[in-house]
Amino acid sequence: MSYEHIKVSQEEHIGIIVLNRPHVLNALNLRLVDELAEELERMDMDTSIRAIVLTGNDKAFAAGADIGEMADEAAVSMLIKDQFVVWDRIARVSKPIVAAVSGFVLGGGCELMMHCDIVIASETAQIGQPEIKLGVMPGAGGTQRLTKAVGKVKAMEMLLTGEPISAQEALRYGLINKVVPLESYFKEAVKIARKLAAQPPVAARLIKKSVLKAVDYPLDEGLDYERHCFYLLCASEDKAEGMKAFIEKRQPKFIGR
Ligand code: DAK
Repeated sequence: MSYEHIKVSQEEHIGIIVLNRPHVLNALNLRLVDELAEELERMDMDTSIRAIVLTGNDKAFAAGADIGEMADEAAVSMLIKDQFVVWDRIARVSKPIVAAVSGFVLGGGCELMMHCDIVIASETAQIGQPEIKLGVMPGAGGTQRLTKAVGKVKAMEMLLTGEPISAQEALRYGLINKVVPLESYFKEAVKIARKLAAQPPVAARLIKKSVLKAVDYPLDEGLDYERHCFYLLCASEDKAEGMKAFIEKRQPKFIGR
């Protein structure tokens, strides 16, 4: 598959996607977001891939939606294009996604980061939702996902001032998992992705889905969902292998069924 604005590769069981519009700090134009959704869906279906790393470059993960492209959009033209659907496709990816972020992580870039499951940041990352400074507000879930991640008062501060926070502050608020020196954020993300890729893939998928339910569902419904997933895993070959390997004191060989 050849893309214009993303670069794609695979290292063993890890799919790697690099956002690639460096001249505009990886601003997310419609084409890029379309390509990203298409490739994430492809990787989701590819059984040789068990975890995904999403990254940009040292200077920018992404500085937001492409302002040049948005400037002339009217409400009805945006509604007709229904640009939200493509973000929903990204949110539905069932394999674990590790974000490796550095530099500007702003607006749609921050929203994209929040679609990922584990986030490794370089110590240079600046993370925020500056849309208010443009007279708009987040359009890809920023008010919802940020509030659920950092709580109401911090979300209000970030969304209403539009000022970014540092990687260290984002870590304190539980918005990201780890801050590392600039030279190692990508390597660290791949290291974690390798760990995820070694897990039984069906269990990993169902755990991801269940955690996302915890964010969105009332507790009773989330518990019900978790129980059904648990029963389902008990029918998997990897469950039999995982438990047999434990009893036989050896490493399990998971096959993804
Ligand atoms: N869009 C387009 N171009 C951008 C850009 C952006 N978001 N951010 C940077 N660039 C371009 C600059 O125009 C400049 O291009 P040239 O002038 O060289 O041609 C180049 O990248 C380098 O940027 P600067 O010269 O400005 O670099 P600085 O280091 O001085 O400043 C900066 C870096 C990140 C502080 C600054 O570029 C900046 O403030 N950028 C804008 C950040 C921002 O406001 N982001 C939020 C955008 S709104 C939706 C889904 C999502 C969204 C909306 C709807 N739907 C599903 C409907 C999301 C909205 C947003 O994200």
